[in-house]
Amino acid sequence: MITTPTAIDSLHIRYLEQIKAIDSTENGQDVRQGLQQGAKTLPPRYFYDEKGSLLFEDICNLPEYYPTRTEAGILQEYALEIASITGNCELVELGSGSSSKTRFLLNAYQTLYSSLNYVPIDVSGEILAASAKQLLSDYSTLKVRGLVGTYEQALAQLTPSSLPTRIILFLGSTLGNFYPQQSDRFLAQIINALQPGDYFLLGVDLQKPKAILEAAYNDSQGVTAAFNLNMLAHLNWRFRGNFALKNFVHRAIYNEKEGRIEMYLDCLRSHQVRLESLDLTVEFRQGESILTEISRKFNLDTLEQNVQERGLSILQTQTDDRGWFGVILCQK
Ligand code: AVJ
Repeated sequence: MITTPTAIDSLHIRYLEQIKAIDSTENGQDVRQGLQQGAKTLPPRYFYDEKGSLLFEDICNLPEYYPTRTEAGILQEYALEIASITGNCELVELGSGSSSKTRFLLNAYQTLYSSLNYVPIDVSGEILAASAKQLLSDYSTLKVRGLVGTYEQALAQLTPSSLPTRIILFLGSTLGNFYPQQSDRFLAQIINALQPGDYFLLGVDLQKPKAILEAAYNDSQGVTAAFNLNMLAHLNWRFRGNFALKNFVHRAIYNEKEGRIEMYLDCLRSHQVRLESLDLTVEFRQGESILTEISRKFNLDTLEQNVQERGLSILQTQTDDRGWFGVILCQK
């Protein structure tokens, strides 16, 4: 059920591989499960159909949404240092999207080394194809092997590195989408995919005052609201559903106790929704909400400790001047 990239020319199509589905998420069991609970939830990965990935790009350019800009600044400043510490290696990126921040790293590796091997992984085949094509025309020595699938699928099916060393990139604070237990399991999977000596570069959003966080997820142009609601449109085409987007409104709050943004779709009137391919009918009551995303905000010390307890050594941690975002370079 993963979208197959369509509009890419034959020269580039060999750079994209569809990953085999290896879990139950592909037939929508995760959607069924989330909507059949008392407190309804939907998995954040359903934000990212083609339209959702483009809306996320728009979010990254919003004045209120500081994470992308802040992380990009850190990467720009330290890319050469990171590349010289790791030596030449294959770059594997989880959730590569448009790969725009990754360009700072690609530039650095291209400057220092003769070969440039990049393995972007994303659930959106369209975005992956478009960005792979653009990268290939911009970087003369680049080899791209794009993988379309979920992180779990990709990590479980990663083939041996094309170079003696590999660095796995997990940027943009996507780790924040996972609950603590899930993120522990996910970090273990990443570490398992690394050989001793391989590297891991992790970018995370840090705790900061509530007002700054809530503004970042309730932008004045309503782009985040459109992004949140687009998940329902995505479910409509993917599972032949009939969600009426006008029945829901976007809401994002910072839960200080849990240290996380919670993003909801609040239901405005009682109604039924049908998802034909799942043979599923869901009752919605006025005033109930669907939790579509958590975005955890981390404490650097706690996270560093967690990573070290899993057997990684931390080589360096960089933050911006305001201490809003952190980028941690680790080695197995
Ligand atoms: C891509 C998961 C890091 O949590 O900030 C942006 C997604 N959601 N605005 C985040 C998102 C609403 C983003 N991550």
